Amino acid sequence: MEILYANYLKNPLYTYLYHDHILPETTIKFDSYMVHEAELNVGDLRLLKTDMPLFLPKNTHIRLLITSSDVLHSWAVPAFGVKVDAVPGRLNQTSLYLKNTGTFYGQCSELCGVNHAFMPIEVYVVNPVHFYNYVYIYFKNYTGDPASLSR
Ligand SMILES: [Cu+2]
Repeated sequence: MEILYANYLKNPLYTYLYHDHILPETTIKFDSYMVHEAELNVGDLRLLKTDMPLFLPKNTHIRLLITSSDVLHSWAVPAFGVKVDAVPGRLNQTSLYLKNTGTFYGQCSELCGVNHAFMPIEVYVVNPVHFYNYVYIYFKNYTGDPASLSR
């Protein structure tokens, strides 16, 4: 899985890319933006809720490749113990092995510009048995709030 950053100066976002043929002959690429304060639902976390979370399976060895397309950023999720610099022109790598399901949050932790505070990370860790179903449902058919999917 690769984490890319793009168009930061216009809209702060993370672009996530699943390389590993999660769906047959498919590479999944999507953008993840912060949900604006005015659009939050009750219970959503301000400055942390995204319109498209990253799904990851638990009990699975995961490789992250991280880069940037504009300035220095840092992909940091404290609950995972992970903080990796995103550097233009470089590909940084780290690995994850997640033991619990749930929703986890992080933020860019490099002072990257005026929108630094508005590029959160939201990760849904799900059971690997259901991971393919989640991704398939979410990216092929599902249009509602992914939080409503049971884990
Ligand atoms: Cu940043």
